[in-house]
Amino acid sequence: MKKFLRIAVFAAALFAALSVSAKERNQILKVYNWSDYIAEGVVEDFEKWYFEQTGEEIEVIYMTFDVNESMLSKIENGHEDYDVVCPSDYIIERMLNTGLILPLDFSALGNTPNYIEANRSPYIEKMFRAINPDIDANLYSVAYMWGTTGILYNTAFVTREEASTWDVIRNPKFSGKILIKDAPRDVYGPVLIYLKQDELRKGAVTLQDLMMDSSDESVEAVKNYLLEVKPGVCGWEADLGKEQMTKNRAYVSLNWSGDAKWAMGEAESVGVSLDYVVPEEGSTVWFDGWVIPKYSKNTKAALYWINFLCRPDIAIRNFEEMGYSPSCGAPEVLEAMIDEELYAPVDLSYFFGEDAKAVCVDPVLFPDMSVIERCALEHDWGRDTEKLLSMWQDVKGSRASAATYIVIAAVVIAAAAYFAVSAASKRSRRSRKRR
Ligand code: N2P
Repeated sequence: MKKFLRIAVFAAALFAALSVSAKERNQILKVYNWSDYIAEGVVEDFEKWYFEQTGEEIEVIYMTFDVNESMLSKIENGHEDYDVVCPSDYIIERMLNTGLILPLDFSALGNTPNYIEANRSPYIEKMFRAINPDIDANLYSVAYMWGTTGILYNTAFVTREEASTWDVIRNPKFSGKILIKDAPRDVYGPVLIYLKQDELRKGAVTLQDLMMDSSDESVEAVKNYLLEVKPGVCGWEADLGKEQMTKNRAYVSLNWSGDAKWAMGEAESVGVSLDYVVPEEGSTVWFDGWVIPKYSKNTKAALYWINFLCRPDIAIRNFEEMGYSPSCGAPEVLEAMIDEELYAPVDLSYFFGEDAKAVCVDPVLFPDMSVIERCALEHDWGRDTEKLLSMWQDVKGSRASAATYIVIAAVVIAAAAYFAVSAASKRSRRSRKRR
């Protein structure tokens, strides 16, 4: 029986492999997205919709990543043939500058409605223009989710005032309970803003200047600050931090608004109270957008994919499940977020137009204009990126070696103690024998 089962499993695997390879490449769409970044069933629904729209079969091969830089390196160095990927703003900038992405050709949509252009928010349009002054990024990329970087905190242990400064990550009160996002740019920006707050206040530098600042002096200053923070850090996390927070294992997390929103919802259901704040000193605002890399082998289905995700009902499904703020500026999206019992009015005119001057929407998802005004867009550092990545490795790596030293020291002490005890007991056995 067991043998029969093995043969059946083998035959099924072989059949699956053959049927994939039998497919033409234009019947396959390779999507490379962040993990935990799409609602259940959306991929399958896209496959059905694509067939309805084009009469062509499509099979999505869906792959995920956790770190922008590792995704980029697969394309930049590995020339992988992903059809559509979802980098953050400063990576889109780099891909634009290095000619790694193709312009979007909306005529490929034929008679299918163009949800991308119909629902573009004025804010997204403006911020994407700011990605590169010479090339309009709106012609090459379409925002998917966006948000701020801030502090997610446990209200039982941390006050809102304590969480309202970036220095909370160095506060000895929370030592051992601090999580830092494993995203070098998203940590560098806020720390530099914190360190330069006096200059910012005096107007000697602007937030935008700091987003471009890759000077040795600033990288060194951020590194030294992070080395001071490190002893209190219980994890440098890509995706697991939100669970650590809902389980009360950590109290402070430097995180993205979307992870924060998801964690706050989860925490509530298990009786833990979390909140999120964008520190007073200022912060970064980020955008993840879809692009079609130049090594794509199915640009048509890639464009349909992007278009499908901009359909308002799909955007709503995604944000309701994941907690990330949709970039789709459709009125239906705003409508779906309004809750007059739960939220005080915020000014979202920057995103949804003048009618949204006072709407009751969760400010974690869509911050008031006053918060947006103290947030800046990160920029690509070009060649200096290496400097940032090696600083990051130095900061995180020395933590590992410190831990390693402690383990080695413990082993040496234990071995020495063992030999000392066994030598002593041998001696006493010998002296007993002599007696
Ligand atoms: C979700 C990843 C979000 C990316 N797991 C934020 N830039």
